[in-house]
Amino acid sequence: MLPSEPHPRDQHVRIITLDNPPVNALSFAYCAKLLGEIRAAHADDSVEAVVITGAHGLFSAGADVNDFQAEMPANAVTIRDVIAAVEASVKVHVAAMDGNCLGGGLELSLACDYRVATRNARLGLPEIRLGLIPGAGGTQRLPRLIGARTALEFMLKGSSISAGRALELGIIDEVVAEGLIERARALASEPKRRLSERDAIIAKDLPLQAGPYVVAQAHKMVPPEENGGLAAHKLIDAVQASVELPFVFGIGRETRLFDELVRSAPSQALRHLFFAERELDKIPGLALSGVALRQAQGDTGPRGDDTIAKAAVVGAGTMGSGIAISLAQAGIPVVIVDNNDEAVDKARQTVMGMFMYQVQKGRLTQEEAWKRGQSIRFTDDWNELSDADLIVEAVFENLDVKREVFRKLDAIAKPGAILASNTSTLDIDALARETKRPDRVLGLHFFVPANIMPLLEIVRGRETSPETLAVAFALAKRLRKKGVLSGNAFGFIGNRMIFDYVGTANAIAEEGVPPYRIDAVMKAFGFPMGPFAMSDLSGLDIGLAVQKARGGDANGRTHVLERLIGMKRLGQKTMAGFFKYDKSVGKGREPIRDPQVEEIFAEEARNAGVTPRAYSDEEIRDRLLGALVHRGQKLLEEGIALRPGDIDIVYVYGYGFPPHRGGPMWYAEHSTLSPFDKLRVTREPTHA
Ligand code: 3H9
Repeated sequence: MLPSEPHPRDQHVRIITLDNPPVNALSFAYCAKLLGEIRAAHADDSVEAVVITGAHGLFSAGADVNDFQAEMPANAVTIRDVIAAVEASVKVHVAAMDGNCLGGGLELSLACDYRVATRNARLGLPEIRLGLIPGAGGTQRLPRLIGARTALEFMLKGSSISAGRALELGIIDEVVAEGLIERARALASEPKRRLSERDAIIAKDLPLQAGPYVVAQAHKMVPPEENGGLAAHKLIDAVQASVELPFVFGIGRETRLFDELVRSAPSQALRHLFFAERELDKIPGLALSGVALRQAQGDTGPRGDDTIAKAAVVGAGTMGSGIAISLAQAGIPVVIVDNNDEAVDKARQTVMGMFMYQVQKGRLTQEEAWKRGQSIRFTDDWNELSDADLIVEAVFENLDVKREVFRKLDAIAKPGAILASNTSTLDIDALARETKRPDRVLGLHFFVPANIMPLLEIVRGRETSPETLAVAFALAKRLRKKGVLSGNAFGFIGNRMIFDYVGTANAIAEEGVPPYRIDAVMKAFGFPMGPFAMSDLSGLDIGLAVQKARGGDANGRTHVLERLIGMKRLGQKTMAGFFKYDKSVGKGREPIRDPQVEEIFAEEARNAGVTPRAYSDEEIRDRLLGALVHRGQKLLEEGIALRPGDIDIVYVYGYGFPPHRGGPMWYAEHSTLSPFDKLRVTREPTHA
């Protein structure tokens, strides 16, 4: 039973506040300071208990990830030292948590005797997302607190949970609406209780003997070590140790596994992505970027840019409705304008279906779903766009059609409104020229499905103003998307690179390598699908239109595509493209090898005088990755992409590049299998 009244002893509680802005990261330098404060509290006889809390609206984001980028100095003080001091002390320690309490921060709280949190607290052990495992006792203490099975699930997911959920799981002792420190002081008068002294459990309903089964099942459920699952397998090993070994030996195992992972290639790649993601909105010349932009948005209330109070979308197609859902999910009311009744009906169904699905999944209540659904309105009256702060055009991918739309929008939209195009290839400046507000025109390239895909290319036209860009970056955050700046050039970053990649795949197929083998190689590398299955998914007709606009594929040819389209093989939508599809196989989405297509490739190759040649799997992989990397390099040289890391984010979040390989640019530089020079040698001729 926890006390409700402050105890007289709480007069002697020392409050230690983690204070290392912006996120109270527990860097080596900060841990040295913190250890000093903790030791001082322990040495002071007048202090009977310690409350650890955090400044800046959060407890701590955990270890400082920057510290992992270099060899650890011999005299470095780490969270482990701080935790060892807390653990060794006879005084009671209470963690008083608000905001984020992540990684090493949560581990520090687990070393405390009691944990109390505000309703705003978010708790997580996200190390797996950095290719790591909790390395400051988390893998040993959490299983002792909530059972190995639940602890493993929590750490394998790596996502943070609310204070309420943490209370349900038993990670914290109390949630308070207010008076966090007062409650922590009260808990400080409770008896000492160390998790390290508890016996391990698998789960309340399972005996310890079930351990090997739980462990074996867990190993089966995660990806193979060499394909993105390295940290997951090590995490399972560490949790197994928590059940099988005495606490100190378990800690020893955890430390060894953590130290091994810090040096591993997948973790380095994932840490690169972590930092690349945080660089995205740091744009040279942009008055408000990075931290300044975030601060300007305010630490409280809904994050993001409040200047967009109302949005509009032109076009009720798949893209338009996805964009509208995405905006509505972020709490922005949207009006969709479309004159086609059939499209509107379909969009209405998509929107409602989407929100009902969220209810089924338990992510929204009926009431919330209804409210969100209501925040998307449909109209055929363009005048209803006149009070929108942002209008996103998502009509047919044709420059003349879009020009016309922009002319119309410029006349209707209020003076300050931003006009954005969702084009995936076309010239933003050509659209801006149709308006009297070119500074307020830009591209917002969403990916299909727009309400799910986490990438947003933000395309800067010649005259797009820094303020407009700042609003776009803030919007990306609000939509929980990775906003990546791109210059205005055909296909922007992602599609420009994918054209070369797909073109190269076609060229290899003409040299006699069956499409199914090319796809298998790229899947083995870690892509969710190969280039031909991807083309089938997006539609061969769309692919041909884009290639024609560009003067052919990487080899300047479109013959195979034209022949397949002539045979009404448009891809998955017609159950045939580069592959066959069968409703009874993988719900019609599973590509099936088709020798007829291989024969077409062979015929076209003969006509073009291409000599067949044998390829190893490595050559196939390197030529395809080489196509991506060399186009990426060019985009950097041309200033279309700002940084290699931006390209990596585009590929990981927009095109399924395996995150543990860091994105194409990182991979090219860091892989021992495919050093950049080798990729350079196998470069494809492309049509710039
Ligand atoms: C760990 O704890 C290992 C231990 O188990 C064992 C050790 C032995 N380190 O994301 P934001 C910076 S591993 C260094 O834009 P938000 C970030 O780079 C760690 N820097 O803000 C940015 O800097 P800048 C496990 C960090 O409000 C600034 O803070 N923990 C760290 O959107 C603002 O960040 C994690 O994996 C860090 N740990 O989101 C948590 N965290 O302004 C990682 C942030 O110069 N962090 N920074 O670009 C996060 O998930 C988010 O940053 C957080 C805030 C949710 C905290």
